[in-house]
Amino acid sequence: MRRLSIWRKTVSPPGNEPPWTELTYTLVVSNTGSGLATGVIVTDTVPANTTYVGTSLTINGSGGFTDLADGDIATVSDGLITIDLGALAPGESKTIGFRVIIN
Ligand SMILES: [Ca+2]
Repeated sequence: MRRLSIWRKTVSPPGNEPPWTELTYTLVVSNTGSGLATGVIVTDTVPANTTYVGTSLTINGSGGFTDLADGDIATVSDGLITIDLGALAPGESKTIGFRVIIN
């Protein structure tokens, strides 16, 4: 298991929003090293005072993952998002998206 240290997280819309606003978080994970990164696991927590929108997870814009720990590459449980990206080639990036609603 390896966690890449270089990643970027953004949220849209930014700033303070009222309750019931839907926010989209975007994480960009990049292999900035010169070698193949294997066993890349990305974890992130659902922000405090928000509720994760079920099955909203996407990788490079594509969804189809379940939130359950059922053998696909994504699990969302108890506010923890875990994604098994597998291998990243040097210079390769993956963009992860998920949505939450402000409580
Ligand atoms: Ca799953």
